[in-house]
Amino acid sequence: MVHWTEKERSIITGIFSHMDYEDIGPKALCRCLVVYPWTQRYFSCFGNLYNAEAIMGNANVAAHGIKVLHGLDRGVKNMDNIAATYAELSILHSEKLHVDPDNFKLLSDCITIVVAAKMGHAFNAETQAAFQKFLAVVVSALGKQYH
Ligand code: ZNH
Repeated sequence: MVHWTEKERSIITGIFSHMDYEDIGPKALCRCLVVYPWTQRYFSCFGNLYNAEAIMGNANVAAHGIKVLHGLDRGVKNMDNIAATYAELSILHSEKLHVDPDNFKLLSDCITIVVAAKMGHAFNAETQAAFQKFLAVVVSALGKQYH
């Protein structure tokens, strides 16, 4: 089981208690689709993803970005049981959506970058370490039900 220090717990709950989901979620998913264009293949039903401008202005992308970011809330609430918490979502991504699990890490890096840009100097090394540790544990949990 993953061990969390009190400091890590307070950093992570602190970030999510101030999270601007409507801003960070769309920006993070847009970045993922622009920087790693092969991730667009899962969103063909979302309409125009022709270029960065189109992706940024795509309401379906924005809505899904918010949904995915809120998907992290259940991990924050269940930090001592993250693998079980994401078992069902892992099965969904594997068996139904067929999302290559390598992409989870790519999106999590985009979330880190957008959160860092928003927090500025407050996103210090200790904060980055705790936040990336949390995302790495979620990413690992999301990949667990792949065979
Ligand atoms: Zn995912 C869906 C989360 C990543 C793709 N997702 C989803 C959902 C959620 C999530 C919550 C919803 C579900 C239901 O409805 O039930 N994701 C998530 C998370 C993550 C992710 C948390 C990490 C971090 N995804 C991802 C990626 C991708 C995806 C990377 C690709 C690339 N998802 C997806 C899809 C879907 C989802 C496609 C479906 C959509 C629709 O249908 O609308």
